Amino acid sequence: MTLEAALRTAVGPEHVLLDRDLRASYETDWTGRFTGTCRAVVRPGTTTQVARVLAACCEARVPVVIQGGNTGLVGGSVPAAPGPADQFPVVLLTRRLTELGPVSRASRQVTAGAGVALTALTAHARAAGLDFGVDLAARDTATVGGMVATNAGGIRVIRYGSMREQVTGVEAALLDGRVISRLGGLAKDSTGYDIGHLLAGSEGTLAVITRLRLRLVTAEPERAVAMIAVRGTAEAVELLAALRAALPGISAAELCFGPGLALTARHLRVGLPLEGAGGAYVLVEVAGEADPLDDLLAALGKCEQVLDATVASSAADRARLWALREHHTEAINSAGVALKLDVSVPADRLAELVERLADAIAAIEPAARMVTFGHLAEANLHVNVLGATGNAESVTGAVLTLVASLGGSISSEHGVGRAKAPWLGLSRSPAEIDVMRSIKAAFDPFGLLNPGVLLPADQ
Ligand code: FAD
Ligand code: 2HG
Ligand code: ZN
Repeated sequence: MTLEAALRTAVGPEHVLLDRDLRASYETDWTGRFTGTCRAVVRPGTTTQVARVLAACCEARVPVVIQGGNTGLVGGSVPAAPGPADQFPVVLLTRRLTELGPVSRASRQVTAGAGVALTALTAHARAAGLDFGVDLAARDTATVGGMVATNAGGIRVIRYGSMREQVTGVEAALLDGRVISRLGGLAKDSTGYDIGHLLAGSEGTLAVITRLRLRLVTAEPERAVAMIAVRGTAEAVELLAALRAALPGISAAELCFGPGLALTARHLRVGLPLEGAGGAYVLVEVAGEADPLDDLLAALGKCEQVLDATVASSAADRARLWALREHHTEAINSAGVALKLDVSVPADRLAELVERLADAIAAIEPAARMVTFGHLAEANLHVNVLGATGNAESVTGAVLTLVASLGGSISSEHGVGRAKAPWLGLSRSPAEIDVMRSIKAAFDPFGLLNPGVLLPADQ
């Protein structure tokens, strides 16, 4: 039997897309920077079907690229640039795995299919009087499986941690067709290696996550939001330290700069609050069961770093301030194909990173345009460079080497993907990479799952 025939038997003929036009949207990533060719797109609807697809690809020794919402920003969810036709991978799409189990109020957990979109999970949790702790701007499309696979962070890490911290159990299909299922969600379990947490951040290189048992949090419906102008990044870091001490309910602290805000405001066709008032801007949100606005105002009144501030007085105002932060990515994409680098450094090195970045990039691409912003609480900076894709390798190397020299990570929350795989050695020691390779070989002895992602072929 051909592989195509085996795939049709596994999932039904209507869920095997072979036609070039039907495959196209699954072959290019969200940014438009990464594109390749696949042999087929396969859309399994159950764990059993996922396992059958994997077993068929394993037997045929055909690579598999796993794709959720395809909102990833490091090229991990699409095939690599075309190689020999017999090496074109199958794209395994998880979007039909949308089952959502009942919310358990006793354990404050829920079981979700890997293809459930973040918005659907959050709505489900809220309908039961709870909430989900992770949130990010791609919420309508990003899937919980993809978010665990990249260990996504987002805007609430300051309060609830990243995706890995939300995982209490996992079901996953292995390359040879076996299924691991550990969805009991026990509050305590010390029986050895935690495979769920190992799959968090594995970027589709070890197994296909099919279902997840996820932690839920207390709903905090009352919110207060402010945007604050400060002199520069160092003052933003100091401001956050002061606000954290005064406001235990702080639920987001985001960092923006003038160029990114101006680009986003133009893209959204809205005006800019605090225009030109500072060298950096901090968007702070405080959440609680009671209205936290007075606490936020009192805390801001005591912070000497505040040059100017605008405090939202209605839900619409809060949404307007958030839109200026959350639409940065979209605004950048509308200006061109950006080189996207997502890094973090120790908090007390963030100002130095921001200060040295422009020179590091200009030394290679003097005409490049840099747009930076990020998650202040984790000293996580999103470095977007427009007009540099012709020199992508050198610019990436320069930025990531600078980050490593400051004790930072080359991937804070987006993963390593194809974009940064050659630079993994800047953040992981040779011994760590050896161990990672051994783990990969235990799950994927033929190197068929997302080849070229996370671990470069030649490292
Ligand atoms: P995909 O893009 O489809 O895949 C991402 C990776 O996970 C790939 O390597 C893929 O092979 C693997 N994968 C997907 N599903 C599975 C599975 N079931 N089993 C095994 N491997 C799998 N990220 C953040 O961390 N924080 C943010 O604030 C944030 N904001 C964003 C805003 C915008 C506008 C956009 C476009 C993206 C943003 N992202 C952010 C990046 C992206 O949304 C996340 O990386 C997200 O986790 C990807 O989910 P996905 O379902 O789209 O995965
Ligand atoms: C965000 O924080 C995302 O909005 C996207 O992580 C970052 O576009 C980016 O560089
Ligand atoms: Zn981010």
